[in-house]
Amino acid sequence: MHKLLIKNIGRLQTPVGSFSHRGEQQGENHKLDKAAVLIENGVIKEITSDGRLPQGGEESADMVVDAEGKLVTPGLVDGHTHLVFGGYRQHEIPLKLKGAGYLDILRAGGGILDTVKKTREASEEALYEKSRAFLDEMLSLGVTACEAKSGYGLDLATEVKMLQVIKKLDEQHPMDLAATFLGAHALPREYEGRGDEFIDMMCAEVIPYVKERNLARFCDVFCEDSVFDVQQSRRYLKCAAEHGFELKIHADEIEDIGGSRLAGELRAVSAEHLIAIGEEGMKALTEAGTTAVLLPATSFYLGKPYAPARAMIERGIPIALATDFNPGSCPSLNLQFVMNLGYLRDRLTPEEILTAVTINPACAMGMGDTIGTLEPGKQADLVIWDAPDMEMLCYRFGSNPVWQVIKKGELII
Ligand code: IZC
Ligand code: ZN
Repeated sequence: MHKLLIKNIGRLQTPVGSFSHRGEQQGENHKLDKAAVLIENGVIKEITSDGRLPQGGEESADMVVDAEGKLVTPGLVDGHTHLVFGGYRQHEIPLKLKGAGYLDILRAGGGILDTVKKTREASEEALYEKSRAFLDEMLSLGVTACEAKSGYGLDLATEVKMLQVIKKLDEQHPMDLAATFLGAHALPREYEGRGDEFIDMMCAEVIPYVKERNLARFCDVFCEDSVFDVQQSRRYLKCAAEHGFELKIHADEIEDIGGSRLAGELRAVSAEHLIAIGEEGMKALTEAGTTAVLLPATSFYLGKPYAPARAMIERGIPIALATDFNPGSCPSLNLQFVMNLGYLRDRLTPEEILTAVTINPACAMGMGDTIGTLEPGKQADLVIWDAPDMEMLCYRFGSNPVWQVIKKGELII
């Protein structure tokens, strides 16, 4: 039996419970001062506070980490990434600076379609190596689990190639990954003007194939003006649900065309983006218990407004904050920066933010029973921060205050 003791924790802060937290619960964190954590075989065995040590004290542990009075939180969870992609899109910046919008670039055959071309050309090995390096960087920033979407193939072979990369990374990298099949991310050139036929093909061929091989638990669609309309999104997601997928939806990123109402109607696990959500969309999410995954670094990068986070909390919608890491609208995988924006732009409190980057995304990834909080019985994923409290983490930006990262009870950073 391997026992690791972390002692001398100045403050241990964590949400509690394995469910998604909404309304006032979003801001409820346990704060234990002078705490210690005993980890046995990768699982949290006991947490103590006020200077007491867990049973057996220091002698019974194989290894002792002195946290030197610092802050400890659960490992961060990034609930929305486009982790696997070919190429980059830095050539779009001059176009953007001249006034081209995100959808203008996509309509002109660039944007997502540019990444599709490069992802189709890339080998599985090259995509694996590139994504593995991203995961290493995420770990160094305190992220211990993430969601990863396909969606730069838009054909059977490339979607499967991407999902196989995600599956291998989940097996071979310390990061825990939740795979999302995003077959309806854009209309590929070969289907130009034939959106309904593309959805037919996805439903007949790709959705059943991906499910049979168990390559993804979730299915997602980009429901947006000039991408997939509500009817197409509904047909695709209903087909996915019939095949046993849980649903996610890119909704109201640029325009409110009814994506969040559809998320509510289909009882999606999560609706993501929501910059342009209206009152009816919020009502639908509240009633369905759908988690709102907000991506403020995308608002920052596109120069767009921020999703109405406070109104969502008031309406009892559980909130997660994620990066949206992708080569176009958010080429950053830094969830700490997202926490800064959650504080200053979304106006969430540090407690609400911690919930939004731990248990709420964990639940939206189907992992709420094992990760997302620090409690006995949960997997020992935690970060020791070179900071005294969450306020400091949300206030400082641009440097990396990670001191140590512990993943499944192993010191890895
Ligand atoms: O590559 O542009 N919004 N999909 C929907 C994205 C952003 C990713 C991209
Ligand atoms: Zn996205």
